[in-house]
Amino acid sequence: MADAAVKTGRGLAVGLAAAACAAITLAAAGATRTVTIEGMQFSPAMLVVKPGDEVAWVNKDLVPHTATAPKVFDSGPVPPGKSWLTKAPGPGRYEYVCTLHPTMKAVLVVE
Ligand SMILES: [Cu+2]
Repeated sequence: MADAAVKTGRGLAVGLAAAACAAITLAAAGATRTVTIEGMQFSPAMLVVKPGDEVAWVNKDLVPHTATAPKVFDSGPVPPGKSWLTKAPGPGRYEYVCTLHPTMKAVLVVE
């Protein structure tokens, strides 16, 4: 009886270890990183990601915004309450703006 309990315990530990490995593999394949747009600002103002990551801009404001780095990426207008997802470009430092509110500026760094 005690033996069975020990075996069950080991089985669970092995299962958890396998799950942890799977999570690490997923992270290596590319994580989704989020920029929140709220109060007419991108947050964080500088986001550092890895190649292969996806970046989501989530618009929590009551007006549309864009995330636009000329010739690199352009979300087009993202309506209030919506988000836009794109794959990180190659390594570099990308300054981007909201074309609807050009004072809104932020930086995406891919390294
Ligand atoms: Cu805007």
